[in-house]
Amino acid sequence: MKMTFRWFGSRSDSVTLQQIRQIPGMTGVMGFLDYKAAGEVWTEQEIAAYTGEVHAAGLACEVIESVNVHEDIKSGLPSRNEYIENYRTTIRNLARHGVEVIVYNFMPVFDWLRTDLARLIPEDGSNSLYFNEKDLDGMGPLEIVRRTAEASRGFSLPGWEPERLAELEATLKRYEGMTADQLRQNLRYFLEGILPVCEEYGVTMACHPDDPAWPIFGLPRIAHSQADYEALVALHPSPRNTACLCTGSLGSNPANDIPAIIRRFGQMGRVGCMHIRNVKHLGYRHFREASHLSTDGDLDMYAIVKAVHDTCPHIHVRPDHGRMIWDETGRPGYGLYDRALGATYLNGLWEAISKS
Ligand code: DNO
Repeated sequence: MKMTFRWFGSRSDSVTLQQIRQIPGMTGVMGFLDYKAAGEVWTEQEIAAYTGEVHAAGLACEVIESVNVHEDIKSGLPSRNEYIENYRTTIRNLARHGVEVIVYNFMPVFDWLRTDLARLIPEDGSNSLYFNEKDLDGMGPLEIVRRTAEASRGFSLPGWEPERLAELEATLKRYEGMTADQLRQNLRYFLEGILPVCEEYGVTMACHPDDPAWPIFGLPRIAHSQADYEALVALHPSPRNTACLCTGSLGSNPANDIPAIIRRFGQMGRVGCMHIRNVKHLGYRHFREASHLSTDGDLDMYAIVKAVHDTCPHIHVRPDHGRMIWDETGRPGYGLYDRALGATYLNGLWEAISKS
């Protein structure tokens, strides 16, 4: 298990590379060029500038999260071919700079969604990301976007880049009436376009789950259960076609048995990387994010790390969203302290499992 940390780049992250380097056991970052719009080519020069900084800090950059997929690809428009060609170029450019895994998602329009980005946890005064489907009652997607932007404390949020959301209404219209199966066929078309390049350049594609793990606003979604991932890996036989199993996203639905899902796809060699975090279920489609500790939430972190250890021990993982603690201010979910505690805890579990 290679422990990494998500880093948004020196121009927009509140956390520095040196701080990341000082977290015990940290080997690298999951990198991101947060100024790139979906569909654009990531140039070698841009990639080299980012990875150069990371390497100079003594960290690796073997995983990129995310190269976002253009809506024309997800919605299957004829113009998708041009964007797939760009994606192929980006894969080659990333591979030339040592990137081995690319995380992406295939969620129409919205990446992850929360109804509160800083919900007070009354027991200890910290705060975390929170979701209650009831809070969406009577609220359209536009209102949610406005509220999320206002609550983001001036940070860009991954998946909520303004240019992606600028044409929101028109984009939403394109998905009207689209079934999950149609969306899956668009994913197949995308994978058929890019996986030959991945094979040639030794790059693994890892599909991030829908977050939360069910369809929202009537949009089709195809990555939120074991059955969905069975269908996803069946779309293309390449071992480069894998899952980025995010325990918190999948775990928002208590019906998902996370350790069993890891074991299933780990044994198949189809886990490309993982995000590990905990969630606390508060009711039907109602949860908040918790510290990583098993006893603070509803996921069994020991069983999760054990499943990685037994079936896919060589993958990159990262502690996912943390709470805001110790008066830290930063990008919601992506502060330093709680994620650093999460990494240390996960490494502790790993050592205990390895030695026992
Ligand atoms: C949220 C993240 C997601 C993830 C993308 C991958 O905090 O986990 O934005 O990076 O869905 O494409």
